[in-house]
Formats: sequence, C-alpha cells, structure tokens
Amino acid sequence: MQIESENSEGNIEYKLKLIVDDEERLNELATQLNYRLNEGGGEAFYEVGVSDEGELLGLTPQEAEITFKNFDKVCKKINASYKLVRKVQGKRGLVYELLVRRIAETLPLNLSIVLLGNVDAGKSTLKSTLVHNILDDGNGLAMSKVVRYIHEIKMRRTSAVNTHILGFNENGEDVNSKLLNYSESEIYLKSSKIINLIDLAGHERYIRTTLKGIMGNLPDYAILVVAANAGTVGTFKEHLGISLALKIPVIVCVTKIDIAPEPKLKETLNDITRILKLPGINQIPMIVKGEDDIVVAARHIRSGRIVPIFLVSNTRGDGLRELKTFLNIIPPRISWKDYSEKPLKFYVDEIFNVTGVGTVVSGLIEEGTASVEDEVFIGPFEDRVPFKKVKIKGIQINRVFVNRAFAGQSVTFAIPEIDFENVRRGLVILDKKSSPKPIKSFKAIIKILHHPTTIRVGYSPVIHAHTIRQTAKIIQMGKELLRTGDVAEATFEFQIRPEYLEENEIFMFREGRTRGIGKIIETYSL
Ligand SMILES: Nc1nc2c(ncn2[C@@H]2O[C@H](COP(=O)(O)OP(=O)(O)O)[C@@H](O)[C@H]2O)c(=O)[nH]1
Ligand SMILES: [Mg+2]
Repeated sequence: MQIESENSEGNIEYKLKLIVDDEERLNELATQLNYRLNEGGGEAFYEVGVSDEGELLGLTPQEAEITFKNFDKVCKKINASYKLVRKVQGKRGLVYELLVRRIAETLPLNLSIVLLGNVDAGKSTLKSTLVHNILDDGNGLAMSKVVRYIHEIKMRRTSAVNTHILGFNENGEDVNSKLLNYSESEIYLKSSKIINLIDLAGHERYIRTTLKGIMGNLPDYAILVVAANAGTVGTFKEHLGISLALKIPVIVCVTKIDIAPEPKLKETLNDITRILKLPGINQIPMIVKGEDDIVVAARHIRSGRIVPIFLVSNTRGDGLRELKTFLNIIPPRISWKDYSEKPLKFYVDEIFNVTGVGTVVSGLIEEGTASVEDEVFIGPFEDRVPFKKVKIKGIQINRVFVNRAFAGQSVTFAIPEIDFENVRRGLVILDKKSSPKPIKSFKAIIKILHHPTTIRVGYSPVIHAHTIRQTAKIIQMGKELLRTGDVAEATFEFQIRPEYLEENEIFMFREGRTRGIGKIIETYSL
C-alpha cells in the first residue's frame, strides 16, 4: 500500500521507525518536530511506520515499543505531547498516526494595548514596524503586513483578528526581531512578557469600532496615534475622552515626523498638550526624549495622570527603539492574578467554523480559568434553556495549544457541541457552578459625556459592554431630562434580546453624537 510521498514543507512527517536513541539523533528529531509544529501552527501529524516514499510498511510490536519510548523523549525536549489518532495495517506490522501538539508550560506576563486614532494616522503601520521589525515606505508597505485576510482567518485558528504580539524575553530583548518570520507561537513560547497590540476592527471613523475594541479587550493602556502632519483633527479628543472615562491610561504617539514640516509638528504638539491640559481632561503631557524620560514615564503611567508623548517616524525609524524600551518596562495595569481566582467569565468576540474542529470562539478570559474538557455554560440563547452546558474541547493562545488558560489571556475555545449558526458575539461563557440568568433590563447610574441636546425617557442608545452591542431604551430616569455632564439613575431595556450582565459593571452608550458611560446597579431577568 502506498500514500503520497513526504513533503518537506507542511506539518506532516513520515517516520519509518525511531530506533536509535543517542542524544544527537534525538536532538535532530526534536528540531525537525519543532519545524513541523511551526508549519502547523502548533500542531503536526507523524505517520510512523511509513517510508519517505509513502510506503506503509508498519512496525513490529518490539519496534513500536522502542519507537514510542524515543518519541516521548523527543516531545519532552520541545514541550510537546502526542496522542494516537489512527492505526492501520501495513506490510510488516501496524502503521501509527500521531497528532503532536505543543504545550505551553510557563505563562508569559501579558499586557494589552489598544491603538486608537484617526484613519491614516499610522496605527496599523506602527503596529507593523513594532512587531515585524521593519520600516515603512510611507505608502502602506508595513501596514499590508498586518492586514489579515478572510481566507487566512479561516485557514488558521487565529486567536484574534486584529491583535499582533510583541514579545520580550527575560533579558528584555525583543523576541520578534530575533525571528526570521513573525510567528505567534514562537514569540509566545520564547517570551517572558507579551504585549498584545490591538488594532481597531472595522472603520475607525465609526465610534462603534472604537468601543468594540475597548470594551471587548479591557486593555491595560491605549496608544493614541496622531499623524504629525494632520494634527489633532478628527477623533483625537473623543478617543482621549473615552479612554479617560474608562480610566485607561493613555500614551500618545505622534507619527510621520519625517514628512511634517517643523512648524506643523510644533503646532500638532501644542494642540496635543493644550487638549491634555484642558480642565475636564486634566492630564500632564510629557514628551519622551531619552532613557530617563522613558523610565519616569513607565513608572508613573499607571497613575493615569501622565501622558507620555513619543515622536515616531515609521519610515526612518525615529522613536521606535524608545517606544519598544518603554513597552518592555511598563507594568500591567490590571492584576489578572486576582481575577484568575474567580469563576470563569468569557465573552464571545469572534466566531469561526473550523473544518474538522467545528465551532471555535475567540475572546478574552475576563475572570477565572478554563481547562480542556471543562464543562461550562454558554448563553443566553433565546430558547427554553437560555444557558447550555458544553465542553471546552480545545484551547489555544497565540496559536499554541494549552491545557489551561487564565484571566487576562485572549484565547480561542473549541466548543463543537454548539452549532456555529447559533453562536453570536456577546454570548457569555461561565463556570458550570454559576446560575446565570438572561438580563432583559437593568438599572444604572449614567453620566452623559456628550450630548447635542437633551435626553429623556424613551431615548434608545446602543449599549457597549464586554463584546455586547445592542440598542436599549431608557424606560425610567431619575431626572426628567439630561444634558452633557449630567449624572442620573436610569433603567434600560434591551430592544432585541436578553444579554448577560452583572451588577457593578461599566458600560458605554452612544447614539449619533451622544456618548455616555454607566455603571450597572441592578439587573432584571425576564
Ligand atoms: N512618511 C510616513 N508615512 C507613514 C508613517 N506612518 C504611516 N505612514 C503611512 O501613512 C499611511 C496610513 O497608515 P496606516 O497605518 O494605514 O494608518 P491607520 O489608518 O491609522 O491604520 C500609509 O500609507 C503609511 O505608509 C510615518 O511615520 N511616515
Ligand atoms: Mg489601519
């Protein structure tokens, strides 16, 4: 019997047998396995008992025993594990098909930063120059490297479509620049600190894009990108206001300093510092120049009072080294360790239908931990049984299979028991011991950040909380009418379907040019 002959690329390896076990040979096999795992995004198939030409010879029981013993040693060297998926009869004995997966043991420190700013400010380019260690040509070259296309998303089990990672090792060296190619699994495995850089999905002109990026990711910090030659036009003030209302410390990155004439750059910097110092905003701008500034800025950033300003050229490279040094030393703002001790809470962000796996959902573990084979609740569905029990059949972080994941990590869960068509963004996954209820309405304290006229009962903005986005009507209000800056109690009712929300949670709402923030004080189920 014969199968296709072995391909030197891809994640499938043929092995006749692994009988020799001197250290050198095992290391060689480990390197090869590592390569196959990289090709397969953390997963590889080994066909044992098959010649390079694809002939199914098979192993005698004695050969099989030694082969598996040696394969165990090889896997151990690179933190992988395997399971037998198939056995078939060959010419001389059995042929084994093994599925090998990489396991991550130690967890890198994990921090996420959302990139905000106007269209064309250079957000995607900046992300690309940081994670790919390249320079831009001023004409979209770098940006094109971080755009992920639909077919790519479908093929790979991507963790999050708009997130790219920048890793640092124990010595503070940038891991990305040491790799030939950007590989999330390699960066993840080699880093002791990972910065998740989140670009906005969709059009940044729309506020819903911005709110989705922020509310769905709970970022530690926000980088507000401003093009030096365009200035603070457009969304700068609004993005700043939203970040600060949510208590997310802001870093400003002024890009394109290579093409902005000196007076224009000065004007842009003046505008930025003037806006930052406005009474309602009340921040301390700090233009970061040398090493000392970087350290001072990093030390004080968490207080949420200082706004470091970096001057960058993505084409010439000015300021990129400083920005990387800063990213390497800034502390996480959110103490995920404490959140990990709570029961599991995860909101579905993106949904994939993966061939051979089924439904896969991506999102952030906001609280608790999840392990493979855990039973969890997912819902609310508009059904007699709003929350359904399902098993998590697989977990990936940055394309690496893990057995367990913790609060603060962006992960994908394979949940094949639920049909792809039935899953939507905004569903929650909760610990199986919880007793969740679908929430149809809730009472909150709200503050109007901006409103052109007045708000009354009957007003129906779109609510953004976690990955939830839905219109809700104000059915009751503590005051008759509200204007910009006002605070009041209000009861909202979802207009389409129930969602899952908890007391004390923060949400944002918007409608036209209106922006508001709220804190839930009471929830009501059906
Ligand atoms: N000259 C120059 N061009 C830049 C710089 N940063 C970005 N660009 C260019 O600006 C354009 C918009 O960048 P992009 O990253 O797509 O902006 P985004 O819409 O904020 O994501 C692209 O053509 C980039 O090549 C820079 O520092 N200098
Ligand atoms: Mg972009």
